[in-house]
Amino acid sequence: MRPPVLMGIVNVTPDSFSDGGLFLDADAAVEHGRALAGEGADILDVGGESTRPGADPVPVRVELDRVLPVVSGLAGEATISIDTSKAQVAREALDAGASIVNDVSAFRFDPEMAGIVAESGARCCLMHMLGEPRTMQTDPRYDDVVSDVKAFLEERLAFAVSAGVPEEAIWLDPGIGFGKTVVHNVELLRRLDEIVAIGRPVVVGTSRKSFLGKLAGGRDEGDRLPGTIATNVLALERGASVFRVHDVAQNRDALQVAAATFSPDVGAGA
Ligand code: PMM
Repeated sequence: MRPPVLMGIVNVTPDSFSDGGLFLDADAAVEHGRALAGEGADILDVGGESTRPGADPVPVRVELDRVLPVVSGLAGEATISIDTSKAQVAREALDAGASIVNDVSAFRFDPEMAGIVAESGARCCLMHMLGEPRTMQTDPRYDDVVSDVKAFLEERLAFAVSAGVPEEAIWLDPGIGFGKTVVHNVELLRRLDEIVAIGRPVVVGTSRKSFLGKLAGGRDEGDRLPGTIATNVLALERGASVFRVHDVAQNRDALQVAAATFSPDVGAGA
């Protein structure tokens, strides 16, 4: 098993569900990114548009003004992914030093996005979401959530490859919390091996999400770290590769320990 890859979240938004407004100032966001890199983040995921349920889209200029100074400020110090569904934001962030495009729409919202990623040679993460953030939590339904998400990701993978993105550059993400009930999220985690079986690295983002609060009997965002760690360790065991988290140090420790118990190679250097 490869060592788990930690993606630290740098949200430059006023309204993300758990850290909205904390790092809207570019200098504060860069400092935060540096701190997460110091805690062991392998990738810093910079985002300027909240995707929380019900969120309205942000104009492209506003998103660019939020993310570009942060990407430039961190470029050269860390591997940076840009969390965007807009091709222009992706293009300018890649020019400013990002090397991964994390698109929660899986190339559905902007017709130019696949071409930008193909041309640039960047890696990308394609995530499942039911519909769009504004409406995704309105009574989400599936025939079988795991089979439906798997079919979606296979179709998006084929689309990206047909647009010229090399298969080796593509990661997949079941989109925990994006148009899913608590039962859907739990089912996806329990049967994550079926998503892993597609054959591409799987990214998982459970960090501080509301289903963890509900399952633990009612916990606010700041008290969902134990639930985050529990789900990440289970996801690792089922084959996930990349873990998108707010609390890098604690998740890193938990995942390193868990990885060492799954694979003698990982613990051998300790
Ligand atoms: N979750 C959020 C934003 N971007 N990207 C990926 N690939 N996977 C996720 O689960 C994901 C994401 C929402 O969380 P945030 O508001 O804390 O950033």
